[in-house]
Amino acid sequence: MKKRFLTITAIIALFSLSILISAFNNENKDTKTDGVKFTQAELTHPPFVPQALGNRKPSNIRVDLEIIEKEGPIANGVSYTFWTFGGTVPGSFIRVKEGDFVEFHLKNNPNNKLPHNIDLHAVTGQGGGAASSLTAPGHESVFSFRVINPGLYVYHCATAPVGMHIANGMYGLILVEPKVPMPKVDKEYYVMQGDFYTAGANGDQGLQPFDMSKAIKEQPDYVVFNGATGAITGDKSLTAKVGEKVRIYIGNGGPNLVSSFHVIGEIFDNVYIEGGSLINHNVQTTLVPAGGSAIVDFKVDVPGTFIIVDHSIFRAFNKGAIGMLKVTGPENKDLYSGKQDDRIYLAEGGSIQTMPSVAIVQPVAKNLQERIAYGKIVFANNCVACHQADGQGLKGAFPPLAKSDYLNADKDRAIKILKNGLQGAITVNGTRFDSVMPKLALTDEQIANVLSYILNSFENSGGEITTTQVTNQHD
Ligand code: HEC
Ligand SMILES: [Cu+2]
Repeated sequence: MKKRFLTITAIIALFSLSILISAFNNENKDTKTDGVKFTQAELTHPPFVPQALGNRKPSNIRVDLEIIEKEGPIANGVSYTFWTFGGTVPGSFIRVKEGDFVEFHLKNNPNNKLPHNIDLHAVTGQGGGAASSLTAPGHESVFSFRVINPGLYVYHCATAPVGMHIANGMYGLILVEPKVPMPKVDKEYYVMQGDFYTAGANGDQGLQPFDMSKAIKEQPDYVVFNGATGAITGDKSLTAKVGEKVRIYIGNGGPNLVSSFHVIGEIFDNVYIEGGSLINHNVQTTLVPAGGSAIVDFKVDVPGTFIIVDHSIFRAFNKGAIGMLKVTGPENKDLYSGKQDDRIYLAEGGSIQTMPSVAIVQPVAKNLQERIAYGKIVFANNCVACHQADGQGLKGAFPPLAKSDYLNADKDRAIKILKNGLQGAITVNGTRFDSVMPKLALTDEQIANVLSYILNSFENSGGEITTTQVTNQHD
């Protein structure tokens, strides 16, 4: 009898002690029920997603996610200090099953400077978990939830100032697979759009700090897929083979813009609208809200490079919202028998056409020959859309640069045109033009290069324009 009393006292003492400890320890670490087994969730970095879960029963799942603040490239020669879930923008992809009980461990890396938390839109509960997950650098928070609604959900940081944490890249996707699995596909990818606000303009080199006033005005310098211009282009493109079914899990972290998600040259066979259970068919462009998602499925029938864009199209060609899906395999002339030529959307050298922008960084030319070679690229990226690749211009709209008497007569005037743009009536080779050439965002070096290129091409008079000449040319 006495022995049992002692045991009970000891248990009560231990219990109060543990309450005391947990009261001191606001990290809230012990939601785990003893003896219950938790399976570690597979997490993946974009553009990849974890394996499909098939028919598995609802289970206890443990997720470990670490917040890492780190500098990385946002464009050619431009870097940014990203705040990330799992080291990437967007954060690690989480995949669970409807009915799962999730124990979520959020770690804040000891080298980070700020506290962060997480709000998962898949969570039914206050703040989507934000209220239980505010975590200081070097600490960890644990909370748990049951996922009862299937769908594709955004997660993000919700620490004040919330907009700034999201703008710095703190978002990702969690997929709650429905009880009855979605139809199988051959390739699954993870693509998330985000808008970024930098102190400098698009293309300004070096480390660019966040610009709060641009963010408030909703005027982004970059709109990108997967955290950077070119994150899914070139040799980082998404891939598939002719005949395969492709599924893209699309998210939009915002913080501000909604996305008109479109794949040039494809039609979505199925769209899980807003990432929910309603399926639409035969869709060209689907709207992805800020803080929202969509799932698109399509079979690829012909080879080619399929360009992924936000069809608010200046974002694509001028702010970075371009990705690529490269499909290889046999042609199907019955479906499509036209040309396959990337250059319709892409500038020479495989880079993205960025007119008008300075996103392509070039070394300083060492001699006239190099200057002409660099100038050719500037021309391909910034001038051909109007003046045409052969420099002939377009009748009634854009004057010719080929054998242009106007150009060859006054080179200082040409420099001014490239620095300031041009409007008003002019006469070139006897034809009158009265239109507008926009002021392009070119550096003095690029202007020197492109002018030297056109002077030495298209039967013009030759010569060299130096960077110093451009710099010293004022109105
Ligand atoms: C959006 C279309 C557009 C783009 C892009 C453009 N231009 Fe022009 N450019 C024009 C128009 C229109 C004029 C005539 C303006 C006028 O009527 O006042 C013009 C005039 C000129 C002229 C003087 C007229 C001539 O034919 O000699 C030069 C030189 C020139 N552009 C060079 C360039 C170069 C180099 C680039 C690329 C770095 C470029 N332009 C990009 C539309 C464009
Ligand atoms: Cu944060």
